[in-house]
Amino acid sequence: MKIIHTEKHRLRASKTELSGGVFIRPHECPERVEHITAELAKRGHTDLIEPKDFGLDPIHRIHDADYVSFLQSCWTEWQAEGFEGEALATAWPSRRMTREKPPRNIDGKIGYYCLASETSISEGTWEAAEAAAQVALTGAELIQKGDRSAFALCRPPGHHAAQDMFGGYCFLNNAGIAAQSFRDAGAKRVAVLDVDFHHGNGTQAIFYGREDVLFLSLHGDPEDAFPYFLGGADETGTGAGEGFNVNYPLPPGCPYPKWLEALNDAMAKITSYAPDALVVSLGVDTFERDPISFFKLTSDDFTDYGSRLASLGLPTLFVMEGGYAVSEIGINTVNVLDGFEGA
Ligand code: SP5
Ligand code: ZN
Repeated sequence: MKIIHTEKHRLRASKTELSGGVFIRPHECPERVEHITAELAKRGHTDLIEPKDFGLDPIHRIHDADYVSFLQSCWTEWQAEGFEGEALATAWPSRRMTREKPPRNIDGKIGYYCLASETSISEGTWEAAEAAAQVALTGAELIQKGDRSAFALCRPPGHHAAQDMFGGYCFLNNAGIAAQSFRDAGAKRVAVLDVDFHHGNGTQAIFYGREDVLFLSLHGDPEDAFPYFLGGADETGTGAGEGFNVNYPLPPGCPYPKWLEALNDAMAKITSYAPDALVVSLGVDTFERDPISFFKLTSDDFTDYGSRLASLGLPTLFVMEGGYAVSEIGINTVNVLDGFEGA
């Protein structure tokens, strides 16, 4: 399968992540992609291509124009304010703070658009996020033109980003943008299967009222895991979208057989939905040694579920999301792809 990749991901190189009350070096770092490309090369995947440029229109199909403008100018505005560090939210329109539009001041504006303040905005963040969306769109186009599968090596990741919110290391919802591009290219139904450890709150929010995109997510129970405030099993969609959102919250320590039960259920639902294309939000932070997660998948389990996904027989776009056991991220990611192709 073709792999879409750009060195522009390096433009996202934040120095800070707020974690446990201190600033740490971000888990979501450029080395993640270096390990994946190294493993791809080692295992004979030489079909790496650069993304095309589809411009901002397909991004605006998912994200609000004012949010996109905020991402574009945030770093400049933050610097103009004279702040020393990276751009970080400290105040939000939380419960009982009822103003519904962003304030003029960047310190307030960043809070308006932020869902989690572990994520700093730094120089180059917009450029990298925009390039990652083009990576996803290029993968979707390959499939629209007849490829069976493709791997969009997106970085920064996207599944926490909603129509007008960033956080959880995400700025633009690459998988959502790709799913919409399938619809706009004529697909009647698209399924998005999110296997990242964290709930894909952004993707859920984007498609919650729609029946033309089925969203399914396997993730750490939000009682115990980020993003905490979405991802319950009782969130099933709204209006026309009722029944087209499926969450599988799973407990701390979840071993592969239990995770697989959820995957099998999700796959049966995808089959009965009969989509024209499948987008897989591929996070490998379900790995047993992931530093911020609590599932127990081994490297071999990734190969196994890759081959199971192939049995759906659908045109499949893999979109990279999380995975923070950096020295093993390449092995686990390529295991999914090789499992899929070897099936
Ligand atoms: C795309 C993606 O995987 N984003 C994940 C964002 C997670 N951000 C919050 C992480 C908080 C982890 N705290 C757990 C510490 C365990 N030592
Ligand atoms: Zn994750």
